Amino acid sequence: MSLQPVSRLSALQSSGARLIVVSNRLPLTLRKTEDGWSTERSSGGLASAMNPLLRKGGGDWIGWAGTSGAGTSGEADEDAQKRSAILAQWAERERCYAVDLPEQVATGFYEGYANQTLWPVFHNFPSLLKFESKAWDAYVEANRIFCETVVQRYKPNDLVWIHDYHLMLLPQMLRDRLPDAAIGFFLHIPFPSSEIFPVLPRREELLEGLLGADLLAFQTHGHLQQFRAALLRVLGMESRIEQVAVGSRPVRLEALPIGIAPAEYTDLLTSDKTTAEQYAEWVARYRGRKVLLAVDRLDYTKGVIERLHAYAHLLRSSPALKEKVVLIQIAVPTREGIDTYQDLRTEVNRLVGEINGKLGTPEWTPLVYINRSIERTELVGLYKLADVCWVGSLRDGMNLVAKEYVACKPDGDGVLVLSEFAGAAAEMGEALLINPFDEQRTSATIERALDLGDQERRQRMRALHHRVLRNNVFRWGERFLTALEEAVSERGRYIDTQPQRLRPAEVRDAYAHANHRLLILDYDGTLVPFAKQPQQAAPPARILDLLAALASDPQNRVALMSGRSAENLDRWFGNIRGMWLVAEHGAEFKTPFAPAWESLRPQEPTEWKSTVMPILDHFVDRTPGSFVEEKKYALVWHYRMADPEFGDWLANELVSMLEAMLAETELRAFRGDKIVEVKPVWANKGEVLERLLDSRFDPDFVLAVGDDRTDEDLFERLQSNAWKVHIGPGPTRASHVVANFADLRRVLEFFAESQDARKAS
Ligand code: ADQ
Repeated sequence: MSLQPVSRLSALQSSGARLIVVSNRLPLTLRKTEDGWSTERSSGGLASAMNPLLRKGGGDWIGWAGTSGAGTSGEADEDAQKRSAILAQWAERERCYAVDLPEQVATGFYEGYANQTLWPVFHNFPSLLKFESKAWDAYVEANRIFCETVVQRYKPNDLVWIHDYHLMLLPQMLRDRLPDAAIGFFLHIPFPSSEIFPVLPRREELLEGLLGADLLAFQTHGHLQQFRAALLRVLGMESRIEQVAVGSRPVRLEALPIGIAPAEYTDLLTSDKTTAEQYAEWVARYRGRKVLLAVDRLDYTKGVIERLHAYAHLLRSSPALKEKVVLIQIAVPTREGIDTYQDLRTEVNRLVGEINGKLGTPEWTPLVYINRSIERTELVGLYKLADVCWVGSLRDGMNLVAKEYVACKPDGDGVLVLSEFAGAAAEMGEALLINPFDEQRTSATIERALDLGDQERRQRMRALHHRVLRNNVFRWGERFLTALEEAVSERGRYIDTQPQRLRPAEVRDAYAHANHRLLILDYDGTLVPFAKQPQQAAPPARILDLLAALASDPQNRVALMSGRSAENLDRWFGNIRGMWLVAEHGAEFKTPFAPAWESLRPQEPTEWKSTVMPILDHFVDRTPGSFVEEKKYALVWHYRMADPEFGDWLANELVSMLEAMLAETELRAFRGDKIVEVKPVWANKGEVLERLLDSRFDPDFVLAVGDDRTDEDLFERLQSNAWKVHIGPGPTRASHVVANFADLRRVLEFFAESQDARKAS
């Protein structure tokens, strides 16, 4: 098969970049044997994807050796030397660099924080969370040791690719040490919902750790959305679907589902002797019976217990299946040092005994339970044999077993039954989907799978097979590296466009030399400071005079663009001759040539308000000092007078809640300065811009000023030669910044003065 990932690599090589892969474990494992130490090679999908990339690019793989280093567990000197010699060989021959973690650090890091705190929470099992601050310290220390190793190996231009939940602090640690490094992170497990994520002790540090990367990639869009929701709820950070800004540095967000290396399975299927022999033996052994297959690590997230219950239900409820079906459950022991896993093992053993004891017959063992790792040659034979593969994860990042099974069904024989809670379900819609928590319906679906007509079965499996071959692990690797390189170049652009401090003399000069000028001014926070109540921010005479002076110049077009209602703007600014008014962030506008307001989208329905209003009212009840403002197109929750911390915290919660609720609609909830506003997406300052730039007006000087998120829509639409001015601190796309409204006012007064001076001369 020619699925090798060479193209991205050639590009990498020609740019002189190497890849540094960092994961908890290396593709090599140290094993203690009677004769000392030996190396075991793991050939999972990750190793298959990374090895060619590393070999071609001449990069390194950094990971934990899996056992503790010399002197920590009473090893004899000689033993320790042998161990070191093997690790040195790994480095020299395979470019695999083992990170040595002291025993206590390794335990707290791996068995502690990573697998008893992060793993259960990330898989929606908060009740299994265990936390000790010592384990957290070990997690930090382990990440720090990894960081040291990466820093030692790093050369300029290298791409660093970090894998998974064990190393969530590493991106920021590396960013601190290597500010220019290209750092990508891939999360193999799911990201939990924003209700569950906040239960995590040290949640802020984890998110901040991840944000050190240039690229953060997840298995599915769902996981990515949950991550964004956590950023909002925990750090109050807003993000776009594909990007979040950390100061002026962008972090790219991607959903990149991992695949398998199909040839590793299909080659065995067609040409391996052991596979063929094993297969023939099983065909003979299970003749006359349908085979159900399940292959899992023995982890509570994989739903083994639920599967066994559903299987027992199936056998009890369908007597016709008696002696006609067998379930082969393969369960590899995993994390056996952790109590929860030991309890799981005991319960599974009990259920296996019960099913075979109570439901089997002398001629028939309905459940074959294999509690060990099996060779891939054997596994492929089983995939080929199985009529149905049963993936019942309660929660899973992806689930590669589903894809491996499908790869072994080139003729379309076989049915995949897949949990809707596995990431794989997002791209394997032709599988029969199950809710593994529903024993009865799962059992009914298995019965259907066993009975599926020839045509439907083949149709479904062929579609799946085609996709698994195409979306393979090499393509995934390619896409990740391409996204990482793009993210790094995007970072450059951001840095180049860092806003500069506005120099009054410079802008006044440009203003004076222009013939047609467009001035777009926000009001609150821009021309006047914020007031406690919106109505208290009435414009002082000085501002009205200034606006009148600017608008009276025939070379100027002056637009006041605000989030306020049309009625409010009319009352305050309606008498200024020549002024353009834009209300509700762009939903409505009024030109100096017509007496009436025009809407950007006439007759827009506003029934949605009756659904959103009760939610906002509920927040008013919870937040003393807050209130709701109703505008024609929008609803706004104001909390300027509420306790600032409580208000900010509730605002995050409100936006997360509304985002989920409004996801399928044209409405969006966003945070402004001490407000949360719900409005249609089209009502924004960028959209209304083209109404200001009609065919009769082609300005050679454009100045736009604003202080919040709504002004960013406008900055984004304006051409690069416009003066885009942001007031105050905070991230922005503006070209210039001024410290506060008073500085801006001085600039506008300069404009008016230069006008007067010209008139006088
Ligand atoms: P895992 O939780 O390990 O991986 P999974 O995707 O199912 O889950 O991969 C398991 C691998 O182990 C498969 O390649 C399978 O063939 C192999 N395996 C399982 N049982 C075996 C046995 N008894 N003998 C031999 N091999 C066995 C994490 C996430 C997943 C995500 C992967 C990859 O939890 O959701 O799919 O990373 O990103």
